[in-house]
Amino acid sequence: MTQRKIIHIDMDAFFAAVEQRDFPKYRGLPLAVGHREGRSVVATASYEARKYGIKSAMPMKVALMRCPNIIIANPRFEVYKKVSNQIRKIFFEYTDLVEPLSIDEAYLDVTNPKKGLPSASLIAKEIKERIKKETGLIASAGVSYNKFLAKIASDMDKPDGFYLIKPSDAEAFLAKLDIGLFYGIGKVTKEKFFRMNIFKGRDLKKLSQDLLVQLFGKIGNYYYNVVRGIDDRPVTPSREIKSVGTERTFETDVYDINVIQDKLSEIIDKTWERLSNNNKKGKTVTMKMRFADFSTITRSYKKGIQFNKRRFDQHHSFSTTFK
Ligand code: TTP
Ligand code: MG
Repeated sequence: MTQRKIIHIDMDAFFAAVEQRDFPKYRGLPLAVGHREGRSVVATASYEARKYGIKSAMPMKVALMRCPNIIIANPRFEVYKKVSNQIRKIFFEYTDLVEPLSIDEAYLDVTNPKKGLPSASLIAKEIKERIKKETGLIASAGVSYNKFLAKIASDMDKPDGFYLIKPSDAEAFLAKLDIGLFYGIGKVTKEKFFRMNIFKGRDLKKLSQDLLVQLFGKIGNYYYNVVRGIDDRPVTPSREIKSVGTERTFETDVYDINVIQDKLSEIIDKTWERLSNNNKKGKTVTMKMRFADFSTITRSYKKGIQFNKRRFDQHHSFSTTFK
């Protein structure tokens, strides 16, 4: 197989950057996107706000304690969606192999680009320029020969980043990489590695494939490979919707079980509507409940056949996973 050329593009402080673009008085200032009231969480924070330790998913109350003067901008999803479409259009000018990961990031396979630039690095830089010119916003780009390395690379030099990991540099780069930065390693797995005195890629590399599978199951194979710079996952243009869900956060605590039942009904109807709009049915329903202290529990129910609306209602569930 010929060596692939993969670019990962990720917008910088996306929602916050859009707000600072559209409201010049916000530029250069700490800003969080979200709502001031109740128990809203921070969607994202400007780089100026990040200096105060403010980040995505933090309760807005905590953000306000850390930076009382922070500007709070209410989210404008239609505008973010529009920018997202604009940048995707740019990507498709260079390749049809575009895999969006979220509203502000995508993988591009530019092994055989539609436009005749000779190098992936030049394409990545040109895309950054185009995004800046056409949307007024800044993106970071990572370039490498697989998805895993390209994604890590785009984070290395943020904001306004450009980072290339050449095949010949990959092993040395991975040896020094913190274990928590390996894609797919969350907090729990990281702590498990820490307890085994595994802190960097070079430590991970010492573990045999058998041991990794024994410890982590199938994903152990993935860890074994990526630390050696091997990740053959293709860039897949459109991904099928795997789950549909609805959430509702209450501004004040709700104690009355009848009120909760009513709200749950609304959430179920909304989820069913989304399912129908997507022409989907599901076999697993999951209910998520978050308490006042932000602790969260989930309960799942799985059926051999697809749910109909009546059964769906009975299970009082509002998220469905497809199999
Ligand atoms: P990210 O790309 O994770 O973050 P970012 O673009 O704000 O900042 P960075 O420069 O570090 O890439 O997410 C993209 C957008 O998705 C972000 O602007 C807001 C939204 N988002 C949420 O609403 N909640 C979240 O918990 C996260 C992580 C993101
Ligand atoms: Mg981003």
